[in-house]
Amino acid sequence: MDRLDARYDPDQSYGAHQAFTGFVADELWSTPLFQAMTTLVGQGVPKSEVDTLVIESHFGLGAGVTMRDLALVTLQAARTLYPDGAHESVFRTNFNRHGLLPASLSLSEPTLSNLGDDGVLDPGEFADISFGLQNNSTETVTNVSLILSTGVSGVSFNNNPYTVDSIAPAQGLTSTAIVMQVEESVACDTLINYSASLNYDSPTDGNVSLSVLSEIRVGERVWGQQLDSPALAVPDNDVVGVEDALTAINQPQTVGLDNIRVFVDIGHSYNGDLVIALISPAGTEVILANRTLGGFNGVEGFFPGDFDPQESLAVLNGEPLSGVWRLRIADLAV
Ligand SMILES: [Ca+2]
Ligand SMILES: [Ca+2]
Repeated sequence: MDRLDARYDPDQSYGAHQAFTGFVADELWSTPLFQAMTTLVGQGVPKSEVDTLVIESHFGLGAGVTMRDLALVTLQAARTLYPDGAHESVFRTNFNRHGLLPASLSLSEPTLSNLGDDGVLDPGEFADISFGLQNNSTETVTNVSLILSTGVSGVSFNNNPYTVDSIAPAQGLTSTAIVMQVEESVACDTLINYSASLNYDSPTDGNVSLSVLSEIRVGERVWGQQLDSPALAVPDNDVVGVEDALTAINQPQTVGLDNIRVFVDIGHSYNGDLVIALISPAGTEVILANRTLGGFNGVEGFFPGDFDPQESLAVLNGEPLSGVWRLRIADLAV
């Protein structure tokens, strides 16, 4: 009953006597109850009041009850039975230590808008991004700030941090004027991972920080496919090499400037011997590497992106997407 370091996870179910790292499920509940009782008795509150409070809070509980539900009804019972006592605040402190109570302020998943006619986030666009903030508590929360961050270069946020002086009890608001700027240099198909960190002060919880992770992909993938049987062996010092093909069926689009990429994953003893070529359905051959990969330890990544193609894929601009795409790889030296 002194497992002060046991923490509650609302996504976890806790069976009787179930073991978790450093504690068993029962201790996550018995510790805050016992510690609250010790504190209150130490302040001169009769132990019978604590017993009454705990027993009263169990009336009316239905099936599928969570420890968080129990913590909330315990506080409600404390407020009802002993409105002038320290019971509620002592229990609240002890429940909070274990993360048993929900955060006073909750943050919704973001909503993106102003994405142009296609409704898709594209390179060069500035999208409006908004979050819902909801005060779930009975106290005013203050000094609210929301900071967005991402490790993706070419992506930034303005009006960041977004700040609000206070949010009244049971009130919600939608953040305004936060913009996600995606530079033209950000390639289509890039996955933008970003985090929203919320910080606020609450009379009951103190200074609280929490964060939400989100992601959005740039552009819309029209067609992409992987070879059915990769891992072909590349013969040493053989100009013919190996070739494999993918067929795009019934794709009405044409290839657009800068919207085509080739992913390769080649394990080879000497990368500097490799010649890699992409051949389009129309028969246009683009040399991606021409014994130019000697400086790389491994050849796993995109042309362009991770590797600069020897010849620009822009020559395919306007060609049909449908048809047979071939990739040829040869090793030209012993
Ligand atoms: Ca768009
Ligand atoms: Ca070789």
